[in-house]
Amino acid sequence: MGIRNVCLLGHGGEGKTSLVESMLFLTGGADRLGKVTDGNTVSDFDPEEIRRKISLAATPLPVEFGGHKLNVIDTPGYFDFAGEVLEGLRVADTGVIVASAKSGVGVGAEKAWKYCKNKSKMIYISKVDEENADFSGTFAKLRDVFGVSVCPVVIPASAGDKVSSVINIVTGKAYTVGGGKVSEIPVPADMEETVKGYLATLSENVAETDEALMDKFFAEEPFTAEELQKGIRAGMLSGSVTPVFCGCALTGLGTELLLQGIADYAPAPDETGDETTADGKAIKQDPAGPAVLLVFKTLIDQYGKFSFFKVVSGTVTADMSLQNSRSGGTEKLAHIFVVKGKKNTEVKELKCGDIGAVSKLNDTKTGDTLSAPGTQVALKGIDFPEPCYALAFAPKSKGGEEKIATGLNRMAEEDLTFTVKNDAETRQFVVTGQGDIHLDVLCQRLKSRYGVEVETEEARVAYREKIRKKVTGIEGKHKKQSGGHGQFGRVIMEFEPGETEDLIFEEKIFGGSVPKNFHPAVEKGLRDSIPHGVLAGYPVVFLKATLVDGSYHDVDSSEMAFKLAARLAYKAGLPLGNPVLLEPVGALKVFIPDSYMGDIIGDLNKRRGRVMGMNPDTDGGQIVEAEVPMAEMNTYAIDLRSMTQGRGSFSLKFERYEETPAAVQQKIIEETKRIEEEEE
Ligand SMILES: Nc1nc2c(ncn2[C@@H]2O[C@H](COP(=O)(O)OP(=O)(O)O)[C@@H](O)[C@H]2O)c(=O)[nH]1
Ligand SMILES: [Mg+2]
Repeated sequence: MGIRNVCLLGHGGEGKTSLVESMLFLTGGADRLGKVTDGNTVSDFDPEEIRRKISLAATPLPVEFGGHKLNVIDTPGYFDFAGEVLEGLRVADTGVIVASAKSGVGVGAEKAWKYCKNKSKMIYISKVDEENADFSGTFAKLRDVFGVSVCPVVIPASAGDKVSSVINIVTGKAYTVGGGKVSEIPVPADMEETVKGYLATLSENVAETDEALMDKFFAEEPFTAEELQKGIRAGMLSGSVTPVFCGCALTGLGTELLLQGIADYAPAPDETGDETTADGKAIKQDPAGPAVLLVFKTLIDQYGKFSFFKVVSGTVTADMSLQNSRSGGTEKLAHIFVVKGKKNTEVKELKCGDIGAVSKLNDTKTGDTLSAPGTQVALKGIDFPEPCYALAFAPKSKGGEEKIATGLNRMAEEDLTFTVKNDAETRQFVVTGQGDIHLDVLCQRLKSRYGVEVETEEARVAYREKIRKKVTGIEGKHKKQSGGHGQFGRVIMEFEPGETEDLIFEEKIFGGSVPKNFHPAVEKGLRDSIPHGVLAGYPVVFLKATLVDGSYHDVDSSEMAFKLAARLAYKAGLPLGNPVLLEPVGALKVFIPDSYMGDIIGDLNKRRGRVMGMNPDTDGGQIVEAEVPMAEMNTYAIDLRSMTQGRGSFSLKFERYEETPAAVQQKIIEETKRIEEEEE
């Protein structure tokens, strides 16, 4: 039995989930053909997937075909869930890019192609049945965009105005499908010329894979089906051939030829060379070697935690104890499973190259390697996209904070593409993920799984305040001396811009007007004050304070009195020091194709950004570097996506604080007041 690990990827809605459903149904792996629109497919079984009618997770599904085990990994097309695609691709040897005959080659296909850079690739043109489907146009476009490795293997044929059969260019045979059964039919007479044309294209690609074939090609001798097959197989492995298949997932037309193609042409796991370790070393995918597995996905359901893994070396058996190279701990694999959607089948062992899952591991995360004790293997993990879109989460009703935190912590085991931060300064619980849909899914799951309803709002910006002018002779006097034990403390202060972000406190007291033992109290009074600036209540930075004079009372002076005196001086002095609001400014890098340059720069100007440079990227695009106020970047993840149809990406890192322009400052002060009143 051969194993093939393939990952379906491409734009959302192109038909990946329907395709794998059709594969399962056709091979007897599902007893009915589910539909995405009916919410009953094997792959999209999660309640949130059913509700939204889109895939949200990488779902490996075993398809048994012709004595082979094809592990087909369905992935989400929506960009917010790119992390799932990377999980699936990490353990797949072949990427099957799904692009529909209707919408042609969109950004989803482009991205998929990039993701599969160093992998064997196949393309499946879906929805050939649709009214305005254009197979030949889509094929030509694919070859145009992705280059000449793209070559035809299965094409559609019509009877009347309906696509009713598919033709395998390699064998020259045509097939139709009815009631889930595939039958061979004669090639329609009007298709013969078309087939010839496509065969010529395919032969050219195949000729490139072998010298003997090249000679034959130049002698204008036709290739046998076996030669074509051998050539496609070799070309897929080397990358010179990207065979194109097609079909209709709703009827199953073309599905069998795709399965046959995967079995015949896609490389087996041990044919793709060595696996790489985290530190760049090669390790053999050796069936006879010590057991090594890579955890590429974690799923938590009502039965507990499942860690999905690929066996990279040796055989993994139930009851085995393996060592986690990250934690050093030992994990017992009590039960191992083959998982098909929500159905688990317990198995005794999984062989090298195969994919399965293990339940209830103690301390193993996605990306970890488990291996036979003493072998200490750490495979390369998964490079997840950085979180880039933040919202504050708050419970709709009081007391839900803890539930939100626990729920998100639990979900973070499944999903490594979001982070959470309880921001004491802005008093918000901030969740940063991949986009609005991603965060919305998290909210929905908090409700359905953890019973807490969430309200989201914009993440607030942590502003700062500072003074720009030196002020002298500022008095702060605390005096309460009416009857009994009084309180007295008086200071004269100078405030000026300081060199360091943290407060600098000095004293220049002559003649003991404020005794030494009270100086720390004066400093303490100032330190207690600076978290609340005088403009809008934001922390004050770059402040230097000097105690120059004051007076005290033998009996009534106390540390408390001097603390309060310092605070009064602070309150009196800072408004006179020409205070200004500082805002965080980030260093931004935007990665875009050339054609979007004008829009991106124009947009950055609107966001008060300063463009620092533009440089060509290694993969043909451009990198725009800019400095932008963080306050203007809240929705950038979404805006950039819509400006570039999802082709652009960015990174943003806090750089420093800068003075805000007066008009902006006024708005912030008003907005802060509004929030404070609301919270009271
Ligand atoms: N006409 C037609 N519709 C299809 C085909 N494959 C999928 N669809 C429909 O396209 C929509 C998206 O399909 P889905 O499998 O969820 O796409 P995915 O996002 O790539 O997984 C659904 O409404 C499907 O019923 C096909 O071959 N022909
Ligand atoms: Mg899907």
